[in-house]
Amino acid sequence: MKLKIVLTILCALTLTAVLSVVALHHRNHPSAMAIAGARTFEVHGQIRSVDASKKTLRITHEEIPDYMPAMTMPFPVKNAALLRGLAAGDSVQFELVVTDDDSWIARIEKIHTDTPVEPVKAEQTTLSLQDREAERVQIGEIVPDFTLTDQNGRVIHLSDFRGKAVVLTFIYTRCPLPNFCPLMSKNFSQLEERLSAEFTNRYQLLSVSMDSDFDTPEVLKEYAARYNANAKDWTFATGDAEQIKLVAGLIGLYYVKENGLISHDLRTALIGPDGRLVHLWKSNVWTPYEVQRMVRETLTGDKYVAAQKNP
Ligand SMILES: [Cu+2]
Repeated sequence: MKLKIVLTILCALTLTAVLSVVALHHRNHPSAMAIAGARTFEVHGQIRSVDASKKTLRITHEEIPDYMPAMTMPFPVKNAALLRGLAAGDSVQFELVVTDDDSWIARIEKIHTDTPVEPVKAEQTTLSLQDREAERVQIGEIVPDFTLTDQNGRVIHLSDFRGKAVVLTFIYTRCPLPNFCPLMSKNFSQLEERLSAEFTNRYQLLSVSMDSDFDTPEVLKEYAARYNANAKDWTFATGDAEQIKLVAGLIGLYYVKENGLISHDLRTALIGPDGRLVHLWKSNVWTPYEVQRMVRETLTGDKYVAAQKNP
């Protein structure tokens, strides 16, 4: 019995030692840990807003060496209890965990400091959420036509896809947060697989870049290959700043350039074959299955109940 206890304590001590070495290693060599799948960063910032329903904190943070310049970003927490007692204006120190397909705040504490983190001067201004919501296309309304350039350098219009269900989302190829743009593209890749089996030639996926400075057709073409996109039913599109602004405005996207990267939220729209807005997802909380189900409803009129029997 005694031996068992001693062994347990020994085990626990060894584990603690190993974990602290790993933690130190993470902190000193964040990029070296990419192979293991998780990197952690100690970040200093100031809270701009707390969104309890989305379990998200909007934080203006200082530069994260080897990862991200200083900017204002929404960061998710997995544990809602972490949000308790936090409010806009608080100076905080937090631990950001980044894996290949996720990122989140694992620990956060308020700190007292005389030098609050100043927001980076945004290169453009954007409307408030309320105004964006009021000015975007509403559900059931026709989405006005727009012009962009695809990954092959061809001019495209939304109206080219009339008669098909169009799923439109926004990305930019340099996005560093795995649960933002990379997740959208990963989801679209799965969605393409699902839809191509069920609705060949009756749907179109459209990923619009919000980074007109960097995402040229060539860059988008390389990015599309990374996600095994089939050019036939998945278009990547870019345009000049005005063209992008127009499309973003139609869907109510928030995006602001900061230090060369883009602070943004997520918007994914389903547009029916008649050109009307059917549904709008405003976060990353949607699954390819859910969108497939809505595309099916849109194209066939079959309701979810029918779909559930035969997913
Ligand atoms: Cu992004």
